[in-house]
Amino acid sequence: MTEEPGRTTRRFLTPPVHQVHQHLRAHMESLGMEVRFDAVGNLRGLWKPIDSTSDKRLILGSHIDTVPDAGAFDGVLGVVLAIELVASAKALRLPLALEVIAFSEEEGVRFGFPFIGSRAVAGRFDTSILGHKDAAGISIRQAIVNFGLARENLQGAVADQHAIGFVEIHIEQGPVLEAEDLKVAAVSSIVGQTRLDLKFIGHANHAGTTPMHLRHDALAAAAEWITRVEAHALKTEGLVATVGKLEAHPNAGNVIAGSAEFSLDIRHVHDTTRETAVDELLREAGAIAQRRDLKLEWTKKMDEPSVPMDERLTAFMSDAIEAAGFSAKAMPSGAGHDAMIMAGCMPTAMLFLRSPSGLSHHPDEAVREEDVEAALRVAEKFLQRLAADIR
Ligand code: HGY
Ligand code: MN
Ligand code: MN
Repeated sequence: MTEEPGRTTRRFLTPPVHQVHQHLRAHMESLGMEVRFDAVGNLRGLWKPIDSTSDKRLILGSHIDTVPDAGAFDGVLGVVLAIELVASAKALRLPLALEVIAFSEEEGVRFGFPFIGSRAVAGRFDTSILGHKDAAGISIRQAIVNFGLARENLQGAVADQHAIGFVEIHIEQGPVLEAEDLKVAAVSSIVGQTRLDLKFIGHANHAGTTPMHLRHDALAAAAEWITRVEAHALKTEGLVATVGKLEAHPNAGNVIAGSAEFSLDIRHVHDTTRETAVDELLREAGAIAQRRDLKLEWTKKMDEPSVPMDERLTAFMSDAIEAAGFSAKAMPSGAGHDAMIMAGCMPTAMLFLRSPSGLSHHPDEAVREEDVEAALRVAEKFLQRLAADIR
């Protein structure tokens, strides 16, 4: 289920998302879940125990969109495991209602805005972005209509007031569990991250006739800044900074680039270190623009602080890991997750499972079957622990 034959790419509300919805919906309905779509295309399945007297519900889930040329597990594995947990809860006759959400947009690839799905559920959707267009000139508003979603109000997407928490199961996407030969871990916090889109604007000109000292080369400026980004991150303990996107215009070999558009993704567990690095790198970009007589434009697409996971739920998760027979480890997440948005509106916890060779955002992303089973067993014990606590 991909936009591109031969590789996995599934951006926000593109046609292959319909196919994923069909699969997930059939699975949900086979378990007796009530299924609906909300205003931003989150697929939501609700299971209520027949004899339940309480309105309390736990929300479980993750995202089903992907990066380009993605692996098969980032996000969607968490949704499939969440649905499996409904089957477990039924078998265990747990008195807790479960809502499973397949978030529609976490990566932010199509429009540059991540977490559209979870922001809508957390009541933090910024309607001012609805007019933003993708590379094909389609706005977010139009993409929602094109996908066949009713123009219902966003209020209908906001989490039910009886939700007692959110839990996300996700691959670690890094090397730690592999290095320590662990199957699973609880997540202690999710590092803060800032994402910018930037643009140097110079003058296109002839590559053969324009002397070097008369150029206003936007691509050369971007190249100079990108090496500064890497140098800055290398000398700042724990900082990761990435320029993953770069587009030169008019992008022809014999034309000096009149403009260059590029991204910055920067993360650190301490918000002040990240914010200081963003300010410093923007200052350096400004100095490069001035020296080369270019213009610099930039917009902030995301700015999320480091988020601690809920202590009580994370303690339950660690207890569940031990009860399942594994050594309890809690670790920070360098990757962003819908959990960092949901944590803003309800107690939130995460469970990681090992990423063999620490690889992710790559077609060779993998999981081990025994780790998936382990995660399911731990999550079942977590549900039992939580259900016992709310009885
Ligand atoms: O970029 C991230 O951290 C996540 O995979 N969306
Ligand atoms: Mn991802
Ligand atoms: Mn993910």
